[in-house]
Amino acid sequence: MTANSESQPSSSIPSRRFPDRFTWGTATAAHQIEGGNWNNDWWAFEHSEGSGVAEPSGDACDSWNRWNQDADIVASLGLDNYRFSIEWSRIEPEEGEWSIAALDHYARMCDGLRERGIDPVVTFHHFTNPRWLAARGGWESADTAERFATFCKRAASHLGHDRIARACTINEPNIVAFCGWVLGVFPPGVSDMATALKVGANFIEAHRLSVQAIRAAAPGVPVGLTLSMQEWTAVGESPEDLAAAQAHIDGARGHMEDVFLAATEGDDFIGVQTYSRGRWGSGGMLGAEDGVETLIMGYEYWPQSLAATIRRAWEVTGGRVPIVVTENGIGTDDDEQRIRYTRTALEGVLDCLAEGIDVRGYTYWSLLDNFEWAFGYGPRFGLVDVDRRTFVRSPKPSATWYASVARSNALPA
Ligand code: GCO
Repeated sequence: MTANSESQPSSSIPSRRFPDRFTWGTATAAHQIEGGNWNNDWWAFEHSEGSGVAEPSGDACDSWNRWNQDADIVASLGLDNYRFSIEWSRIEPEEGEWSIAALDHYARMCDGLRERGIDPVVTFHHFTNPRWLAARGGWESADTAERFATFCKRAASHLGHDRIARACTINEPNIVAFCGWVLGVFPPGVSDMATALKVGANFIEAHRLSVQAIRAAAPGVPVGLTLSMQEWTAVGESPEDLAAAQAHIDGARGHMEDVFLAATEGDDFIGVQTYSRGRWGSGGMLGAEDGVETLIMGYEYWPQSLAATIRRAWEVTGGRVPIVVTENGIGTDDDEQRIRYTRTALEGVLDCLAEGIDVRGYTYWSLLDNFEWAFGYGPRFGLVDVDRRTFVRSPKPSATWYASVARSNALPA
């Protein structure tokens, strides 16, 4: 345990109970739920020939207009926080041109959440960029870090420290760099490792500048980075094969995770986000293990990854920064499987707490079935079903289950 975890749990917690003040939330992102975000690079990508995106985001869940209904559901589940993102392309539709109406919209959202007893957890960048920014080189350009910090300063000062309970600077910069510049399945859809590494470095600089900007504009608000992590497993028959697999992991994990974890030094929290594991052999990445189910996302059903990633984030950062699970969940049509997944993941959180790791909260991804990026509306991560024609929201049994865990602050036997 470290100094900044003095008020936190330890091995003395009775089993299956979470510590007092453990926070329970659920998350979404603007482009995945608001609808009509035509002024960003994702919308352009969805409509470009050959992007491979399954379908356009369109009206999404119409949450721009229906955020009140979403907030009512979060309140009805008894969750204490709701993580959502503010859409840069709405707030700064052209460089230096600020939409007071959009900023007021998000201020009203924060107020509406607060009135319902829900803490607003605000993400400043969740994958999308204004079109003007992309036209100026986007994250390939070193100027983007400054431009992002300017946006953060403006948005954080408009919302103010009394509205924002927790601020997440950049969501999964590693995934944006990897999917946009290596796999080519996110905008700008290219495959060029050297540029991907440059993009990663620009994100790190942007994180650093945005922490300062948000702290200056909204003093006292905890600020951190949310990082996509996975359990990395080396597979091999012989010690040589295992060593070769581990060497692949060390190389890939260095630029996918470790450089970003290093960048959290001095932050108020690390947002750990995980969904599955990656298996590596002596020749490189492997597919699913025989007998382990593969999900619609193409990766294994592997809820154990949560404990593994929390431990690793804690270890790599030397226990200096508290951890919040800012995303964890499963895309599935089988809601019983969602409950099983979340239960196993939460058992892992309890194990980590018992080991003395400072985990402050858990956030289920996602509140709603929503636009899953290149996969379109196929994968269903939501606790709540959304009718694609009427936008009617219907909580699933997993929502009721998750609400009971949050309310009792314990995992039922
Ligand atoms: C991410 C994002 C979310 C996804 C979720 C499920 O991790 O990719 O933060 O936007 O929807 O992770 O894949």
